[in-house]
Amino acid sequence: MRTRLQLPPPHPTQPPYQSQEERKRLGERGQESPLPGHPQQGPKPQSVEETREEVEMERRRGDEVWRRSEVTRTEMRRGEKERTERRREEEERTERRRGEEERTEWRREEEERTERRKEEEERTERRKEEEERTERRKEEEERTERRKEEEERTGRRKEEEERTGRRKEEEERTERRKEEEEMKGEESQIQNLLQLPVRHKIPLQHIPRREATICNVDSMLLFPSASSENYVTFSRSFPALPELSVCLWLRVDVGYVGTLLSYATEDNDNKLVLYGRNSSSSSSSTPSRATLDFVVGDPAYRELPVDSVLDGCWHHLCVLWSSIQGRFWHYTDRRLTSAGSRFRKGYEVPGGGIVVLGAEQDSQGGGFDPTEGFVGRLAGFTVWDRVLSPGEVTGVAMGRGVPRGVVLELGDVDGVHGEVQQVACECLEHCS
Ligand SMILES: [Ca+2]
Repeated sequence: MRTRLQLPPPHPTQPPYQSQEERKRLGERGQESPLPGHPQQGPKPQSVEETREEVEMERRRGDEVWRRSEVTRTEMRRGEKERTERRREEEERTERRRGEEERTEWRREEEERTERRKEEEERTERRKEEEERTERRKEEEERTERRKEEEERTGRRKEEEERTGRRKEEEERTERRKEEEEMKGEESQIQNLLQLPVRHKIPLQHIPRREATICNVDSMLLFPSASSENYVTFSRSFPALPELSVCLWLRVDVGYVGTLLSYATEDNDNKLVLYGRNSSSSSSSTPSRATLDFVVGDPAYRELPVDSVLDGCWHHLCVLWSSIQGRFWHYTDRRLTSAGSRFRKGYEVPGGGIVVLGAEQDSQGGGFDPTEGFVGRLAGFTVWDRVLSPGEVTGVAMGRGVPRGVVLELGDVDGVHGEVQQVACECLEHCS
C-alpha cells in the first residue's frame, strides 16, 4: 500500500509538493501557485512585504517536508541494513551448520574407516594364529614320526643286542661243551648206546662215538616221496600251550620244505603248522625266496626264511613262540635267523588235537595233499612247553642233550604210514 511517506523525494530545483490543505488555503486566497517571479493576477494585489513573508513561509514548509521524508528514508535504509545484517548472520549460521554437519560426516567416515581397519587387523591376527597352529601341528606330526622311527631303531638295536648276547652265550657254551666232550671220550659213547630206545627202530651198524658229534636225535624219519599216504602220527597230543619251542633236524631232498608239522583240533585244522610252500607248483616262473609258514592259530602266521636249508644237507631248525610277549624266534643251525613281535600275544594253542608229521591236515587226521607233503629226512623232532634260551637252543643243535619241558618227541611216535621209515640213530652222523 502506497502511503504519502513513500512518495519519491522532489528534486531540489523543483518546488516542494503541496498538501491538499495548503492548496485549499491558497485557493481561498485566490492563488494557484506560490511560485515567485509570477506577477500575481487578482482583484486584490498584495504588498511586496506580504508576498515576501508568504514565500519565506512556503520555503520553510517545503524544507520541513523534505527533512521529514529524509528522516523516513534514513529509517528505511537503517531497516534495510538491519535486514541485510540478519540475512548475513543467518547465512553465516547456515554456513557454520553445514560445516558442522560436514565435520560430523567426516568424523563418522573416519570412525568407520578405523572400524574397518581394526576388523582387518583382527582378521590378519586370526590368520596368523591359524598359520601358527598349522605350523605347530606339522611340527608335532614330524616329532611323532621321528619318535616312531627312533622307537623302531631302538627295537631293532635291542633285537640286535639280544642276538649278539645269545651268540656270545652260545660261543661260551660251545667252548665249554668241547672241553667236556674231550674229557668224556668213549665213556659217554657206551652210555649213549645203552640208552638207545628199541621201539620202531632199525638198529644200524655201530660207528665209534669218537666220530659222532651230534647225538640225542632219538631216531630218523625218512619220507621217500611226495604222497598223501606218507605221514607220521603220535600216541599223545599237546597240552594247552601259551608258549612253545619246536626243534628238529631236516635234510630236504626236493626244492621245497613242504609240511614239517601239522596240528589240528576240532575247531581248526591249522592250530600249529610249519609249512614250506612248494613254489615250483605255482604258475610263477620267477624264482621266489623260499619261506616256511609258521602258523599259530590260523589265520595268524609269520614267514620264516629257509633258503639256506634247501641244499640237500642236514640242518637244525628251531621255532620259538611266547604269547606272554607275543614274540617269536627262528634259529637255523644255532643262529637266530629271524624274530619278531606282535605275534599272537595273549593266545594259547589249545590241547587235545592231532599231531602229524610230514603231511598237512585239512581235517583232523586227514585231508592230506601230496603237493604239501614233506620229502626228505627228519630227526630229533622235539616240542617243549616253554621258550628255550639261546644257550639251550645251541645245546640241542649241538646234540648235547634235551632240556626239560618236553611235551612231545620222536619216542611218542605210534604210526609210521605209507612208505615212511623210522631209523634208530642216536647220533645224526649215523642216520644217513
Ligand atoms: Ca590245513
